[in-house]
Amino acid sequence: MRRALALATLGRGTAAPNPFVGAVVAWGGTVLGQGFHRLAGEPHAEAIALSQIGSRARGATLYTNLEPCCHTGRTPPCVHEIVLAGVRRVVASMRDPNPRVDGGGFRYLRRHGIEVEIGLLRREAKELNAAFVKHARRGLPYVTLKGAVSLDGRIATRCGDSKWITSSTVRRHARLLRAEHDAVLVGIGTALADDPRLNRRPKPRASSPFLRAVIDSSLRLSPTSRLVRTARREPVTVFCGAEASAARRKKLLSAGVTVETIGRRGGRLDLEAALFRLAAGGVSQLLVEGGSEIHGSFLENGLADRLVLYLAPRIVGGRAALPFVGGEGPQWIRDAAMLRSVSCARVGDGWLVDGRLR
Ligand code: AOF
Ligand code: ZN
Repeated sequence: MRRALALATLGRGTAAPNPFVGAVVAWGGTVLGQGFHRLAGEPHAEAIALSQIGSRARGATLYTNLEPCCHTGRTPPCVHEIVLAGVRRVVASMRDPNPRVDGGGFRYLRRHGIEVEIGLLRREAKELNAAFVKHARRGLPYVTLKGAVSLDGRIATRCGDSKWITSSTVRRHARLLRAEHDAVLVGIGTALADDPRLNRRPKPRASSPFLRAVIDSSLRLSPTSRLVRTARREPVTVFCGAEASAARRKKLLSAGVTVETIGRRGGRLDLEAALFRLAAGGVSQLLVEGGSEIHGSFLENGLADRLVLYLAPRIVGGRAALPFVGGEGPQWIRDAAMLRSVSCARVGDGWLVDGRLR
């Protein structure tokens, strides 16, 4: 199963919104065939593993980190192939939360006389497919907040200078992180200050196009910004309030930008509403890349699942220097956001702190 999980991770950056799935067909201690799911529309992990070995699958055990599917999507149901191949036993880490599967795969296999064992390395499997599970169960993307900060938690000086807090090695690492997501989101403050392009480089052959989203209540995004100028090649969605000017909306629309109006909550645009829209459009893994106020809103509203922080060995200082997290902030330390399962690694001349929120 460890090998199936390792194979599954090879789908990162390309398979979403489909899950990361690996499969290994084995007899005794010998691996006969193996595979992983790379792209939506391409064969599933189990189908690939079985196709490598033909009749040798008879009597073998199939290990996979996700329940084999029993529905016809872009590809035929894996359970048919498993039964036809004569597999004797299926070991799976977890159930597939997709409502079209959701236990149906296991039932089908058992009905056809196959021994089914569920739960091996379940925790690891759930963690690997946390985004797929959240998207399927709650209709929301898995949200990662990302930032590059000085040791004193600043993302810019008092004058707004931010280029660059981290070294080029670290920035390369951050680009790889972006490539593992299906969408990126920033606030209009960041879009105006940095004029970023927010694309995925190098461009992977992915299951869905990379989406760039901006929270911009009054549509201040300039039609000549790099985001808007590239909108026809790589999709851009701007979320605005109902009061945004019709003329600005028209300009963005004619440049190929998607403009979505969302409601307000506590005076600010309702970020959760934006997340539901993104998920409905197929986004399951969202990277939030600033700025300060957007990070504050995500944290205050409990909308973030993971935090990735690149720490640079610098101290910016200055009470007016922008902090990584703005907003109001809690009154008490006991209400401060707490990370779990935190890992810390050396990257370039700094550190990468990665943990789950809540
Ligand atoms: C598996 N093994 O490798 C994958 C599974 O459109 P389709 O046919 O690719 O179906 C996508 C759904 O199939 C996906 O939402 C999930 O429920 C399941 N994915 N299942 O047994 C795989 N990728
Ligand atoms: Zn399948």
